[in-house]
Amino acid sequence: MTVATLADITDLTDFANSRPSVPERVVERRRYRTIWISDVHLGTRGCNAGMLIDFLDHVDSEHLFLVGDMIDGWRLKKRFFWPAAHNDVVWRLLKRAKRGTKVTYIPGNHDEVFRQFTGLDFGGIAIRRQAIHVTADGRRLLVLHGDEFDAITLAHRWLAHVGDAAYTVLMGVNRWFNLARRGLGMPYWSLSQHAKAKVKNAVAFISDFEEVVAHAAGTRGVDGVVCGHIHTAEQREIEGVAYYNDGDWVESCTALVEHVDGTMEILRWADEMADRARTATIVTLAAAA
Ligand SMILES: [Mn+2]
Repeated sequence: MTVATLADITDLTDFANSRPSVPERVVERRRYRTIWISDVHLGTRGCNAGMLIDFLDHVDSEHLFLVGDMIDGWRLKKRFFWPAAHNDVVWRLLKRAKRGTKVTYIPGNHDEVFRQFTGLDFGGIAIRRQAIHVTADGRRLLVLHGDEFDAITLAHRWLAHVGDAAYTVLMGVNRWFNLARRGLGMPYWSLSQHAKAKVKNAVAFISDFEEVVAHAAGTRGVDGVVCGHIHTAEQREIEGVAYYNDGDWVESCTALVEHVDGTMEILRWADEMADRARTATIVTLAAAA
């Protein structure tokens, strides 16, 4: 793995002359009206930057929302970790803004250091605490990270850090597990996602969170809410409010997209990449036959 030096990172200030280490793929990009991604956790080993780069090279949109925890400041403070692929993600996001995509960045709790820049615009990226997005079919959606409703994060910060440590271990296991799978030619499969679904408490926490967020959005008179934070992509109606969660790029590698007619969809990129690999194999076999 190539590790970026501090010089590579500062190169982003000379953006016009900088190049990503993984060149952009020349493919026809799928067009969406809006794309939401969050919980990328750049600066950690758990971040699936390679898959996110693949995603960004295959899609395009008028609006792009970065819904928080893009960079993991908590972890970076403990240990500096910044491989070239993480730089490439930042490069692609800046490039997108430069090409005319309306990019809004809503910092989360792991990148809360950027919240002090709320209201400012950097390199064509608007930094906001939250935003209202109006869909093509006229629905008003409140966009926020979601930690605002996480009682554990707010009331017992130290407890959140203990949870964070356990989570780091699980992510480490998940990473080795998938390296082994890749070695065996098997597609990515989220062990941690599976483990979480099996744990009753985690499931109860997720549904509590979803209901609290949807309820709060309802009292604010919007038609729906888009958030991230709990690393669980979802799309469902709660108390007459549309609840959307764009998931994450640590476990599930998901994004939320709005089609040109206002239809919403969750994209599961690990599945998309596996399907593409399978199709390529079939084409190769057919060509050989
Ligand atoms: Mn978060």
